[in-house]
Amino acid sequence: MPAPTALKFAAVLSVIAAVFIPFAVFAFDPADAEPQHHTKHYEQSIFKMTDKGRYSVEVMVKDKSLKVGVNSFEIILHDKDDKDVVGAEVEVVPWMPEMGHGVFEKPVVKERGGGVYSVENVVLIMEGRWELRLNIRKSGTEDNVTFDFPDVKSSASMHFLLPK
Ligand SMILES: [Cu+2]
Repeated sequence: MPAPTALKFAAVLSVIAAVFIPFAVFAFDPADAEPQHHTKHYEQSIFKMTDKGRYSVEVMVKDKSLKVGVNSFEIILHDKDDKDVVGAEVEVVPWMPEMGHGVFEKPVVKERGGGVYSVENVVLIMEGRWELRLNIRKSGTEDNVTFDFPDVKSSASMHFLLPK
């Protein structure tokens, strides 16, 4: 026979369970449990989620790398239901985090439709580690993502072009 205190304890536990488990079940929003529908669409892309999880971003760049000089590539945007993101304003800022500088030329972003945005005139001026910092604005919201290119190479550095 269990001791009476153990019985009381068990009874209290059942009451607690009876009271709280239904709430726990109702508080459980099935939407939270759904797997994120962000999928990578292009095998050759570099895939990342934006900081707030609003978009998946795929960068389609030759050899998955950038080079010193003029680069162009495409960005593909999907929302969290895996739908193409059209009508977004995309800003691309190349940045050298260890040296604290960007570039002189402004990258030119053009929307191509179907969630595709082309980025041209990305002019990297020296070898080393570069970031592409993306800012995506749509319908009054904004989200960011940074792509890391740890080893941008060239035959000739153009660092001499930087202001003294
Ligand atoms: Cu630099």
